Amino acid sequence: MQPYYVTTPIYYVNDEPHLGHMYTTIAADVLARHERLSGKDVFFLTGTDEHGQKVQQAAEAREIEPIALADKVVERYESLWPELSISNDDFIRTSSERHHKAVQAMWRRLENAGAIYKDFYEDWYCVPCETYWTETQLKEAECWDSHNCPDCQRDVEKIQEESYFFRLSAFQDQLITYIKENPDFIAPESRRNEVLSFVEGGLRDLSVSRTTFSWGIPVPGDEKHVIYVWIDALTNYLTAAGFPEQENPKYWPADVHLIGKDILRFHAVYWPCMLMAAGLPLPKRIFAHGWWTVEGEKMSKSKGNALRPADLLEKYDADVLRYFLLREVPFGQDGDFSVDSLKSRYNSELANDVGNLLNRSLAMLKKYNGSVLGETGEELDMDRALIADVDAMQREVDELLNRQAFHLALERVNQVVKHGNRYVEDNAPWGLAKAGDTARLNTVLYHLIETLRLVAIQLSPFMPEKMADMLTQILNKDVKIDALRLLDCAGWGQLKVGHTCQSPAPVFPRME
Ligand code: ME8
Repeated sequence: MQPYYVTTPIYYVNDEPHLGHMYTTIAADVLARHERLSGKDVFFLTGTDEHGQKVQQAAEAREIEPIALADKVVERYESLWPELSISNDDFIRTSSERHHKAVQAMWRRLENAGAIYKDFYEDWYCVPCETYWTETQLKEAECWDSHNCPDCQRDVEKIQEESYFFRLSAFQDQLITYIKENPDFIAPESRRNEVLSFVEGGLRDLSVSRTTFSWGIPVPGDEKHVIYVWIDALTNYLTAAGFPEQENPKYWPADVHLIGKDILRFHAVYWPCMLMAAGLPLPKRIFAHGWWTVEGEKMSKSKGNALRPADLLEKYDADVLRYFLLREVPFGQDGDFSVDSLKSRYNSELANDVGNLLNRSLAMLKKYNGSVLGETGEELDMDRALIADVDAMQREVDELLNRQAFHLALERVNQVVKHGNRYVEDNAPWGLAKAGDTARLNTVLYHLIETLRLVAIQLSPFMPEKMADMLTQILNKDVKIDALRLLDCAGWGQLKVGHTCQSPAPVFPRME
């Protein structure tokens, strides 16, 4: 089986999960489920980023140890993911022993390759962003006089300390060549161009150790230094794949790292250069998605308007949230979460289109033939057109998801659903029943139910619970959604004449 490795960022434990964390993780879950359905050997990783000054300070503010804070927040993540039907295969914590080993092994590899040296460091540091700024960068951003962070506007601190450096500058040309030769490496294209011009602007060596705090992984052989939190964090993707015990981990290189646009530079500049220095293969793709606002406003801890998944789950089904987040905004662009748009999208696309097609088809089958698929007649052009559309949808959804175009994949399935609803109108089964044209009536109902079955399979990575429900009504047996494989179920014509469906039960009742 072909391996497929998809990752989310590992989330900081100084805050509770919010809409943004939920978004990336749902997107990764849809890819993982889609690839499993397609028959790949999937490894889907998420986890938590627990080291660094930011976490240490958050713990101090609560007067607890950093690990106690981490344990508490990790619990929140680990209990949230199943509620959102997240099917991760592993959960990595950077405070774990296996990760400790991997980071130190990575450090030694970089050191042995001559990519790390010791020097003095004088710079400006933003604690909340874990980012260093040079004097020039602060001046360019007009933040020099006020000494605040160009990203978050909060105060930056002056830092002068002995530090280890990573020779980032030495990999500038190699990275430029790599990005140019691999057009799919960074997506979307606007982000790729952004990274390229950043790298072409010149890379400075990166300070990669700290002596001013202790919550982190020590530099091997020089224990008063703690390894920079981003070197630590990025290595998680290798730890979980089996590094350093396995020389060629089965799942490495990753097929795709999904991240938010906020952490693009770390993933698309630092990480590839680290891997080049360590002599390891680069991830195949890095996709940076956009930023959500809530009812038109930026989410922030200080405003207290961050949307919490637990609150959302009290009002909406997990599957409805999953659908909305991936349908509403083209992946890669910014978007706004509003209750009005969630309701209107739900009512028009799920209740009116999918729900209605399922409901009316099963209701007619019940009314006209006791829920049994009857002997069909001659196939007409309009039947063949529906089948062709379903076939094309299956191919195109796969192509679209291969480039993380979630909203287009959903739109493509919706086109088939609309086609199905039109097919009902065009054939008017009620008229066929009245005229006693049983063969044509059976043919039309068969095509509808078979279309619905294949639509549900394609939607199952997005809405696993709802689609299990829909398939159960169609197949009249319990459906284990995680065990579905396209090879066994994707062909047209698997439903047999004589099969009995269930009576319709609403899957997407209208929202008021
Ligand atoms: O950055 N809209 O962790 P983090 C969309 N530990 N996505 C959002 C979002 C928003 N408003 N806010 C956050 C870190 N995200 C590091 C990562 S990886 C080796 C280390 C999502 O807890 C988005 O995926 O701050 C973003 O990249 C991530 O949360 C940042 O999570």
